[in-house]
Amino acid sequence: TDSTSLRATHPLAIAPVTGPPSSVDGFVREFLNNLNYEQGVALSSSSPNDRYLALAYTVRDYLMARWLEDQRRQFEVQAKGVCYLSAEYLLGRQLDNNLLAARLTDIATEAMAACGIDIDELRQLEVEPGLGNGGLGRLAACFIDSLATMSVPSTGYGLRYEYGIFRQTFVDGEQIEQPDAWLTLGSPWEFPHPEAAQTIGFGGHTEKYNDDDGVTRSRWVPGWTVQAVPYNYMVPGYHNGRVNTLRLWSAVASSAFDLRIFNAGDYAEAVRAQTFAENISKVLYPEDSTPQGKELRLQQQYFFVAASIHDFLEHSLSADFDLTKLPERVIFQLNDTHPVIAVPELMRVLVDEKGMEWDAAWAITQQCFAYTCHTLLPEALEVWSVDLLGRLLPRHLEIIYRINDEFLAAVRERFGDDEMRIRNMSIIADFPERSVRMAFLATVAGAKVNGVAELHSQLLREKVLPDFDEFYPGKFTNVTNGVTPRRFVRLANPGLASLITEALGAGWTVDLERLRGLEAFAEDPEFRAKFAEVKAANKRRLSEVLRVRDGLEVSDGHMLDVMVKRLHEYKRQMLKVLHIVTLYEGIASGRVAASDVQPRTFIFGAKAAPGYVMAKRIIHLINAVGSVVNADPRVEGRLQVLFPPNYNVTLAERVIPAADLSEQISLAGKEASGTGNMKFALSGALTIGTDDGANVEIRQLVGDDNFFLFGMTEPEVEALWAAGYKPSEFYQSDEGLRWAIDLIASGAFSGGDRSTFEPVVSNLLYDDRFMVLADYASYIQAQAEVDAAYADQDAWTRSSILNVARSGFFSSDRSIRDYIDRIWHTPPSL
Ligand code: HBZ
Repeated sequence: TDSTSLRATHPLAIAPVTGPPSSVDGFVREFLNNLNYEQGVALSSSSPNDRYLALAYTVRDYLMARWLEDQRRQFEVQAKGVCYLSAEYLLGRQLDNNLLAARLTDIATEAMAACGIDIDELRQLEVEPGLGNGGLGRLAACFIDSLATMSVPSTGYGLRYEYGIFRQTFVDGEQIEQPDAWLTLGSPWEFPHPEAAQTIGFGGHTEKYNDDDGVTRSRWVPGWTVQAVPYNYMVPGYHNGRVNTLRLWSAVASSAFDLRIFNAGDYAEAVRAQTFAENISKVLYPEDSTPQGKELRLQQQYFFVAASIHDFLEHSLSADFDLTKLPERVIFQLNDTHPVIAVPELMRVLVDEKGMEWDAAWAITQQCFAYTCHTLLPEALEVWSVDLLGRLLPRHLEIIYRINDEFLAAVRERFGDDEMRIRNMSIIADFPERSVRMAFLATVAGAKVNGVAELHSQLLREKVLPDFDEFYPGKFTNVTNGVTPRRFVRLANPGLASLITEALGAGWTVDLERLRGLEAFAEDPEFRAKFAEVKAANKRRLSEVLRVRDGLEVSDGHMLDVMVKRLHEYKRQMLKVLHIVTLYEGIASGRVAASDVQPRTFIFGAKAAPGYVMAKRIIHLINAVGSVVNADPRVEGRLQVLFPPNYNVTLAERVIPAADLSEQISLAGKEASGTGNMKFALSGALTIGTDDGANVEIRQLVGDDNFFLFGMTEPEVEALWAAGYKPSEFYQSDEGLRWAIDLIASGAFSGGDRSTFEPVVSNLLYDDRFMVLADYASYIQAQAEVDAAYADQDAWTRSSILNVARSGFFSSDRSIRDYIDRIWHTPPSL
């Protein structure tokens, strides 16, 4: 039976579903129902976890009617929609976001109170789904929020990792990773649909055969299969009654276990195949920027995109759909190269399974994909060895070869037999091993290719893919990243949100450019006082969080100087360390009186990829410097270094609103965009930053007077490299730098052991790929300007307000509007 005949069977099934009544009593009733009937407990005997789950179920119940309706309508209207393909979604906690979207926050709070429950205690119980590494995954989460809020027909597709990004702890200052078992206490926000599983093939071989018309065709005979089970998540829009879907795939073995082997007593062998299959969605790869090229990773990628494409074709298109019209119905947005294997998969489906001619299929495919690049680091550009790809996906490799052959033939036609150019543009690289360049495949297949900030998009065109830009005029474009103001202003910074609403009315949450209206208030002393009080309250709240979470005490009255992001050499946490060590060395050597130092608390948050040895050493060094600085009485408590472990979205929501100073200090040309930088500016932190990524646009918008710029520009970086960069020359010629590095080298932060941080020191002196030493002097100078500016608190607050007022551009709603205008051409709302 199809859904139409099912719908006709009972009148109640098509009656408008409204959900429970929006009143405190209605909420209480629904909550108790869920507690009783879903958790199977009475209120009096319930655990906090029972109560949290019942609360989450209740919120779901309110969203359900709209969700079902929006799914039905999306199918019925058959308008063009977006399938956002992303290997990562760094969602953060769901409860507050969903309460806010459904306008239930007050009702739920009162309803819980009426049951004698403090809703705040339940909030704390939610384990955030950490299904991403950093910026790329969080961007995907912001985008699905904006897509729902702007009523864009769209589905997010990804992987339901059983274990998300590792939990970080410190033992003697060193990072230890623990598995992130986020599902163990229940996962009330997801809806599994095992009956809708897709079968995904791997391995095997390809063969040629003659079809009924005597035409020779190819087909793939997989060697083994895995079941992809969809888990649906609601993605509610903010106050618009819209609920979109995020669909994450989980791997299940096609057959549970071999009963014959089990009965024969070899239990491990009996479940071997099952374990093998289920490993595919077991754990998120914690490598950001440096993909490891592991087989399981490629399995993950193919697994989720194949399931997603089949799901879309089967469930989103009407039965009689003419596939040549596919580009009128869907755009698959590729979030970096991780989902790019979707390109040959769609070709395989169209050609091998639907019997379409190659050329027709290719024309369709080229209109159905668009590709977003998130990096410029050469080592981050994903390649798969032909050997591995051919073993795991033999038919896809054949298809990639043919795409490449035809592409290179077209290049020859255009540019002649310029073999150097051909080799540079080939999707297949020959060196150091034969491999597929996924970014090239995405560029050839994509209707559009975009970078994530103006500077990044420009460098992508001019430095990374110039031949492609020449070959495909108009294909390259920019969409500057954005962040959702719902989570990062309205929820994370309620004090500021109220102040803004008081000043400007409520519309800013969905129209962030309205923040401009705050410019006038920057001149109002009364408003400045209120604004400063919000910042102070946010600092007190952070103190409390760090005390409870980590036993850390934030000193009162300090400037909060914050650097939170993945640990990577290009982001230059080392530069921050050198600044701190310089300040400390001044006091310790007696050259600077502690009383002359602006009191500062430095807060770090950073995870290092488990295999990234240098990054882990830098984490160790930060902790070591912190232990010494925080304990040295000569400092008189004026410098403090705090490094709460396990930085995640939940902690970001507390740290960012409390910050005075935002550290965005990557080497120019290396940070594609950054999105933390936007969150800080929107919270009124002033940025100290290089001319890199979206910093460039932030500075242009907030104005030079409200931004501390330092360091080389990207062309200056290039020039210094070309001239032959020698970091030791900077060490020799700058005594402040020498003192700081010498202090680290002396073992002052490692109990006198000079070997502990020797690799960090020699790396700086003899390699320094990211030119920390070259930018040191400029950074120290800019930090002195920060101190001077902070001394005038009222002027600082004024700048801080102007940062908020002028950062409305960085809403992810604006990013999505740009995607619609420049890439997707979907109807703006449905
Ligand atoms: O994407 C980041 C960029 O570094 C940052 O500048 C940008 O703002 C952000 C959003 O566009 N890139 C990542 O976060 N990349 C990853 O997390 C990553 C994860 C797995 C990989 C490679 C990269 O295999």
